[in-house]
Amino acid sequence: MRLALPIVWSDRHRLHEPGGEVWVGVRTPGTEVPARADAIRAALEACDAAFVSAEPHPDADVLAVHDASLLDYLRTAWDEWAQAGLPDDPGQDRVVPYVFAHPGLTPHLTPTVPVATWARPGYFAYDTMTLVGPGTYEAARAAVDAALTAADLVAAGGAPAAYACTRPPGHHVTRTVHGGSCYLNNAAAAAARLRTRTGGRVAVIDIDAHHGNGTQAIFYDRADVLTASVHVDPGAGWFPHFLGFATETGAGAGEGANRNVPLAPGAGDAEWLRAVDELAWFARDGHAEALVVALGVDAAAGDPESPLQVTANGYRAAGRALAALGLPTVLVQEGGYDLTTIGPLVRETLAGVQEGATRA
Ligand code: SP5
Ligand code: ZN
Repeated sequence: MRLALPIVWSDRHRLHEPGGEVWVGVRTPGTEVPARADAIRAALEACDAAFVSAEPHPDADVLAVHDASLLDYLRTAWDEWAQAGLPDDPGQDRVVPYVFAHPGLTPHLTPTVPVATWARPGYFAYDTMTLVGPGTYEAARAAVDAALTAADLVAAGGAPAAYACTRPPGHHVTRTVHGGSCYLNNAAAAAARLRTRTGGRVAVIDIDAHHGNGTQAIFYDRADVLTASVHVDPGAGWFPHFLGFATETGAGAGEGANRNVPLAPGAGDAEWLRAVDELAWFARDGHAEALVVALGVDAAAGDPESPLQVTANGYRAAGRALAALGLPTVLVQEGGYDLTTIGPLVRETLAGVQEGATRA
């Protein structure tokens, strides 16, 4: 099957080499590596897909979903780290936080950005696993450009659906803080772009194995962008641990505009597809007029980062179900860490989208 939907791509993803992850204080090998995107590209090239280059967009399009302070921090963090000599003494070649702006630390005050180069990361990062290196900012910024380019393509009616091969991923990033291998929220930027370009309500459906906590937080008090996520239950011990529960339904004007469906570890196609269907109905009932799919393929059986057991057929069926909504759709890459299956899983999902769209 030839894939007709445009694939938005940037070679700049390779500039981000995580260089490892600090987990429980130990530096372990990085999981969100450049080979991931290259494996996806190879699988999509094999079905003759058309690649489109990510178009540069102004920072204003990023600032629709992020505070300027986070963007400024990411832009300068590595250079300041290097200038402070930290790669030589104590010998840390990536930006790693050590002290965090925990809410309980300043119960009666608003924390300010620390002066020390080595303290600043703990104001902007909420975990120790998401390191910043020399090319991280440029790659993350290019990933947002890819998501925005895909949003522009479908908003202009150039294609009913477009896929952005975004790396590094983004759905764990809130307006102000980053983590979970993510730096800037690509899916949120695409949703904000669709919102302003189409004028209608937008839904973000997140099928990554992990809760899309950043996207949820960015739109939590808004009624015009619905957010919905199926993921492995944080209450069963899984990242992002603090969020992703079914009780999180939105706040203020956004009350009722967020839906979480946590699944038990070990859940497979049947439970997962029921949840995807529930999220699709949530978007339909909420009168969404455009859709962003946060497409992580780490819910697949065999992925090292999640205990869900979804098959390639399951991902294809999810693509069909989401395309059957009949909405202009932007798919944005999130997780997926098994290098031998990530490409085929993305290919199957996109093939499902194509099947569902021709049937809708
Ligand atoms: C985009 C995405 O899928 N981010 C998920 C990040 C979840 N990381 C949690 C890691 C938990 C510890 N895993 C042990 C790996 C040791 N290298
Ligand atoms: Zn994930």
